[in-house]
Amino acid sequence: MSAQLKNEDLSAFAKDGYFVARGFLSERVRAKLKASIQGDLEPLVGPAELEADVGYPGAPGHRSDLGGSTPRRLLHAYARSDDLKALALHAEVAQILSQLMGTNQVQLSQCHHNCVMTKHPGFSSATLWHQDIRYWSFDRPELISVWYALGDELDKNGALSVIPGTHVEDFGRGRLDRNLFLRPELTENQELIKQARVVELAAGDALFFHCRLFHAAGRNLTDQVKISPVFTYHSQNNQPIPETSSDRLPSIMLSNAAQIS
Ligand SMILES: O=C(O)CCC(=O)C(=O)O
Repeated sequence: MSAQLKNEDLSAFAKDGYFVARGFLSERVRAKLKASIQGDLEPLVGPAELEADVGYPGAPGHRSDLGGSTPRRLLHAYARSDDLKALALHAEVAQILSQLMGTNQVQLSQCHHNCVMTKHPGFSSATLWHQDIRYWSFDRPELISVWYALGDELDKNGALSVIPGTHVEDFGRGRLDRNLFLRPELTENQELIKQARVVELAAGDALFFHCRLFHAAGRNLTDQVKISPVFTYHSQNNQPIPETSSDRLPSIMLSNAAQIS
């Protein structure tokens, strides 16, 4: 695909807070990434977060429970393999992010996402409605994540759902619970959630989404693991607040973008 975004993609992102680059990864790159990630899943190569650690709906309650060793996220994706590093620094992603952010000084955060999300049959959990920025600390809430589908992502295997336009709305603290998820018992939240869309992705698609966009995902009800590398970016003039969790590791400039091979 051309890395020159169409005006309609730019407008879609500004209005909805996300857009999908269809067929972004070639079949060869996708298959290579999938094989190397599967090698990190069996046996499990850390650092990793387990379903039992997140405590989300549907997750095993404890590591010692049945399914308690099911991985949820392979952490430090950038440092895991040359293929994932090349994906994180992908030249076309850098070009698209430059257009979306209005600057060519784009940096990869090593502190947020920078992981491979996995959803395993049997023991995967659902993620409730949230904005990623809720636990992140930057000068401005203006980060963009890129989520890659290495296989098809559908409602039945836990595809992301989004509520378009929420990246530009203000939500009072009372709309959120103690963990900063939308409180589903509130009528105004129920009305908001009615506007949700499932973002179905085909293998090789890339979803670009704003850190203030409300999103959620269900469990994987199929018999195939779902594998989705995710990276988060910010502009050079939007830096992490010193000594917060967003500042644990330095960000990486995309000007050194590697061609994926
Ligand atoms: O795959 C999912 O359950 C969603 C994950 C997610 O939205 C997140 O970790 O921020």
